[in-house]
Amino acid sequence: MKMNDWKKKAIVYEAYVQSFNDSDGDGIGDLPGLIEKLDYIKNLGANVIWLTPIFKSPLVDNGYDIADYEAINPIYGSMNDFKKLLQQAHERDLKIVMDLVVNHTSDQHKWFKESKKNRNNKYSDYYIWRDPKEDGSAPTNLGSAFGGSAWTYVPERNQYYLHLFAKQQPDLNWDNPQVRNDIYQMMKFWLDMGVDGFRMDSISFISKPSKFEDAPLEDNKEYGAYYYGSANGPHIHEYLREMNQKVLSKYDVISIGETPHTTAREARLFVEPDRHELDMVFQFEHMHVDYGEFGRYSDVTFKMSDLRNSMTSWQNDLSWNSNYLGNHDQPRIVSRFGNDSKYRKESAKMLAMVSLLQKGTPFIFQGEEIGMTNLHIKNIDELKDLEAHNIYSFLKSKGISDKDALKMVNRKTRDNARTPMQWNKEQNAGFSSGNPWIEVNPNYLEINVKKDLQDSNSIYRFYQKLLKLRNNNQVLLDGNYDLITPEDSAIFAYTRSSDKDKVAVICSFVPYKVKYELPEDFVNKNKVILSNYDDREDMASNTIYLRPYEGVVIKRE
Ligand code: TEU
Repeated sequence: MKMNDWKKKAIVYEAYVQSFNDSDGDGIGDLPGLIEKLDYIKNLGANVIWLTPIFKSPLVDNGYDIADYEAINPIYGSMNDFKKLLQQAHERDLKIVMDLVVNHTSDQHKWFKESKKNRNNKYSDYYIWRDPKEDGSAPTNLGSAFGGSAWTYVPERNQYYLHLFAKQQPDLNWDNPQVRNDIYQMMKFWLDMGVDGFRMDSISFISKPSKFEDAPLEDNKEYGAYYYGSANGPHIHEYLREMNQKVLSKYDVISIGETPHTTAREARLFVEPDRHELDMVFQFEHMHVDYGEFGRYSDVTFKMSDLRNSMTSWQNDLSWNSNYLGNHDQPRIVSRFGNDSKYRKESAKMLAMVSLLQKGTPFIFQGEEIGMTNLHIKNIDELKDLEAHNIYSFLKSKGISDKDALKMVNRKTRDNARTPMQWNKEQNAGFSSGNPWIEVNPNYLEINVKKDLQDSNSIYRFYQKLLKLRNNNQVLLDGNYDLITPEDSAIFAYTRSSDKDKVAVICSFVPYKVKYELPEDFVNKNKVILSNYDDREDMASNTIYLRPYEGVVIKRE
C-alpha cells in the first residue's frame, strides 16, 4: 500500500491493556484506565496506540483466544467505554489500532462450538479437521507453539482439529470463503466504528498447506515444529489481497502484519506497495539472535554483530520496516540487549536510538520508555504464562536441573513484559488499588513514570526528544539507511541520508570506553542532535571515545 504522510509519521505505542492501568480495583487493567492515560501517551510523542486483544475471551492466552470478535471483554469495560476511548483518542489526534486475531479463535467461540458437533452443519468446515491415522493417532507429528501436539481429537466427529497454539485456540479454515467473509464483515464492524487499523496476529499462518505432512524431528524433540508447512501457505497472498480489496482499501487505515517464520524475500510480498496487501510486517529474525540448543528458552546471550547484521539486512531488503526490539511476547529490551543494572538508563536510551531511528515505523512497548526490566523469579509458580509452564516441564524432562530450567525460563518468559506498568511508588506501583492479576516488578520504587517525569534526564524525557527529532527531520523519515560499522565488535553505527541531509547514529553496546573513527564526511562538520550523555559536544577530531552504552546522533553541517 502507498504510505501516506500520517502512516510515515506513525509512532506506535503498544498498550498491553490488562497490565496498563486499572481503574476499578479488580487488579486488571481496563479501558477507562487507558483513557486516563491518553495524555501520558500523547505527551510521550506516540500518535497511534495498538491495543492487545480486548475482546470476549476465556483468557487462556491472555485474550489471543477470542470467543466473540464483536464484544468487549467486561473485565476491560463496555462497548461504550471503547467508543469513549476512540472519541477521546481522536480528540487528541491519537489513532487506535486493534489486534486482529484471525488465524484462530477460542474454542469457546460459537463457530467452534458448532463445528465440533458434527460434520454437516453450517460451521463444520470453519476449522481445520483431519481424520486420525489408521491407528487412531494424530494426523501428523506437528507440535503446537506452546508445547504438546498441534492436533486435538474430538470424538463427536472422530476427527482431530489443528491448533498451532494452545488447544483452546483452534485454527480457522481460511480456504472456506464463508470464514473469510465473516472475518471481513467483522473488520468492517470495527472500522465503521472509527478504528484506525489492525495489527494482524500470526497472519503468516492463515493459509494452510493442502496436505499436512510430518515435520523432521530436531533436537530430540517429540513433535515437529508447529510452523512446518504452515507459514506462508499457498494462498496467503491471494487472501490478503482479497482482504485489502474488500476491506482495507475502503478506509484510510494502517495494517501491520505479524509474520513469524517469514524471510525478507517472503516479507516483501506482503508489503510491496503495488501488491496491495499490507503496510508493514513484524519480522522475527532479530528476535532469534539469542536462540540456542533449546530454541528461544536457551541460556544464551546475543552477539551484537548478529543483531546488527540481521536488522541491517531487513533495512536493505524492505523499503519500510516495523522497528521494534520488544513487545508483549519478548523479554524487556534493557535486560536482553542492554544492561539492566549499572547502565540501565544509558543502555535503555541507546537501544531506543539504535532501533527507532532506522527507516520504518517505531514501535514502543509499554514500559520501555521508563526502562522497565525483566523479573527475577525464584519459583516457577510465580509465572502466569502457559508457555512458561509447558517449557519448564519440557526442560526438566530433558534432565535439566530445577535451577537451570528456572533460569532459562526466566530469561525469556513472556511474563517479563507483562508485569504491571509502574506509574509511581505507591501501592502496586499505582497500577491498581486491588490485587494485580500478575505481580508487580519489585523494582517499581526505583523505576516508575512519576520519577521519570520529574527528571529532565530520564529515559522518558529522552524518548520524547528522540520521537520529536524523528518526526521533525525528513531525513529520519525517509532517508536511506546505510550501515557504517560492518566489522566493529562494540559499535552499531549507521547513517540516514537524503540528497540534502545526512545523519549518523552511533551506538556502543559495551560497558566500557571504546574508540571510534568518525566517517570522513562528518569530521569537523557535525552537530550533535541527540545524545544519551548530557555533556557530549560536537566532535572536532576524527577520533572519538564512546563511554559505556553511549549513543550519539550527529547531523552533517
Ligand atoms: O504471537 C505469534 C508467535 O509467533 C508466537 O510464536 C510468539 O513468538 C510466541 O508467543 C513467543 O513465545 C502472537 C501473539 O503475539 C502472542 O501473544 C500469542 O500468544 C500468539 O500470537 C497466539 O495468538
